[in-house]
This record gives sequence, C-alpha cells and structure tokens, in this order.
Amino acid sequence: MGFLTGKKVLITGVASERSIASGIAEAMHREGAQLAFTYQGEKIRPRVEALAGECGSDLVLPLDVTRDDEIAALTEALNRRWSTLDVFVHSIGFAPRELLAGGYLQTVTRDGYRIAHDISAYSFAALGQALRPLMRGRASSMLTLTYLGAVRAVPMYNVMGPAKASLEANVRYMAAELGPENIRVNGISAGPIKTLAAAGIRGFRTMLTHAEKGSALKRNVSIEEVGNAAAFLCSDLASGITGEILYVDAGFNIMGFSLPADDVDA
Ligand code: 0WD
Repeated sequence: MGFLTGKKVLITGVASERSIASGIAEAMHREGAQLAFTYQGEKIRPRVEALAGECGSDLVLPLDVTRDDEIAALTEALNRRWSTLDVFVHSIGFAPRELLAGGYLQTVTRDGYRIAHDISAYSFAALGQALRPLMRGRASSMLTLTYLGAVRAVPMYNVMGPAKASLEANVRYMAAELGPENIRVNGISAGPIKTLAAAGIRGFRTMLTHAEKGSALKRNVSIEEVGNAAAFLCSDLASGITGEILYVDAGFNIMGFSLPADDVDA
C-alpha cells in the first residue's frame, strides 16, 4: 500500500509530460493518491487529459490563475466531486519572456513585475484561500515549487527572483495561519530542469551545465526526484514539517564554490 493511499490531490501546472507537475503526479499516483488536474487553455487540455488518464483520473478542470471566476469554479467543482481535499500542488510560474534576458534593471517594467508576481506568487495565496475550507482539519498539505533565484542573484532569472522570494514568504505566512487547522504548507526549491517554462529563460542550457558542475552530486536533478520529494512532503510521513523550503538540487545551494577537477592541488 502506497504512503498516499486515500489522499485526494489537486495538481496544477502540467503543461507537458516534462513538467515538474507531471513528475509529481506520477510519484503521487504510484503512492496510491487519487488525482485531479488543472489545465491552462484549451490547447494543452488533451495533453493534461492524457496524463490524467495514465494516472487513473478523469477529473481535469480549467484554471487560469489570473481569473477569479476560474478559481471559484475549480473550488466548486472539487467540492461537488470530492467535498474534501488533502493535497494541493502549486506548480505555476510565469514572467513575460522579454524580462528573462539581459539584466534585471535593464528589463524590468511595472507591468512585467506585476504579471510575474500575480501569476507566480499571488496565485498560491489565492488558491490557498479558496481551497482552505475543503482542506481544514484533515492532516492536509499545500506545496509550491520555487528556485534558488529567490535567495541568490542568478543571471537572467531577473524578475522571477523577487517573485519567488514573495512565493517563499507566502509559504511561511500561509503555514503560520493554517497550522492550527492542521494544514501544512511547504515549498520545494528544485535545481534547473529542462521544461517548457525553463525554455523561456535565456541561456538556460548554460545554467544546466553550471548547476551540474557546481553541485555536490555533480549532476542535475530529474522530475522523478522532485516528484518523490513532493510525495513525501505531502504525505503523513512529513507530518512534523511545515513552512519549510526543501532543496532538491543535488546539493548545489550548499556549495561555496567549486573548482574544475584539474585545478585541484594534489
Ligand atoms: O528548472 C525548472 N524548470 C524549475 C522550475 C526550477 C525550479 C522551480 N521551477 C518552478 C517553476 O518556476 C514553476 O513554478 O516549477 C514550477 C513548474 O515549472 P515547470 O514544470 O518547469 O514548467 P512548465 O512545464 O512550463 O509548467 C509551468 C506551467 C505553465 O506552463 P507554460 O509553459 O504553458 O507557461 O505553469 C502554468 C502553465 O501550465 N501556468 C499557469 N497556470 C494557470 N494559470 C498560468 C496561469 N495564468 N501561467 C502559467
């Protein structure tokens, strides 16, 4: 029996089979969870429906997080179908592409800043607020995906850095408020992984190589590894953990700096 048996899970942010959310869905399905999915826009609906089918789910609902009516309709649909919810996975991030190249101050605009924060950070709070009544009092858990750029200056990550910093602060504020209702809130800070969203960041391939060379494990991480950590964090095995950011980055963030192998003194 899997360690998520009996848990009802909402997964957002599947855009393709390479999405981090797809890795999370597969791990949670393997551990016995019942899954519901959201899709953003009709174009990707068939892809999300296919993945849902592979995970034994027919609950696939529209969600554009910039629309309050869609957040309300999603909550209502979940309430009608399940009446309760144990796990909410937020795997959504976006900034206008032109802000993810060049320097931060060189590219930032009022509108771009607003959009990045609205979609990447506020949406976690908005969904948390809407789903709270379905999740309270049942050992439930919310999870979001963040990146090192929240706490360090990373070239080209630009406006997404402040947006992820806001998201990580949301984890702490939401965890503090929802703790008394036995709802845990955590984040996973994943190392770089080639997905559709990542393709929007200029120089992403260089980031992958740099992360591989600079990490403790000397490699990058996979969506399966992030999925396994997510399944654990959202399960009762992690019942004492809330308000945390768990790094799943092959140990990149712990390093001061690394040397090329041939520069190391004998
Ligand atoms: O290296 C990476 N890929 C990392 C990603 C490292 C560390 C963290 N992350 C984060 C991302 O910032 C994001 O929060 O993980 C989360 C998932 O990202 P992903 O799996 O890399 O990206 P992707 O497969 O593109 O899924 C993100 C999805 C969107 O995809 P597209 O490519 O269509 O922008 O977020 C969704 C959408 O499905 N999304 C929205 N969903 C609802 N409403 C919206 C929206 N307005 N905007 C984007």
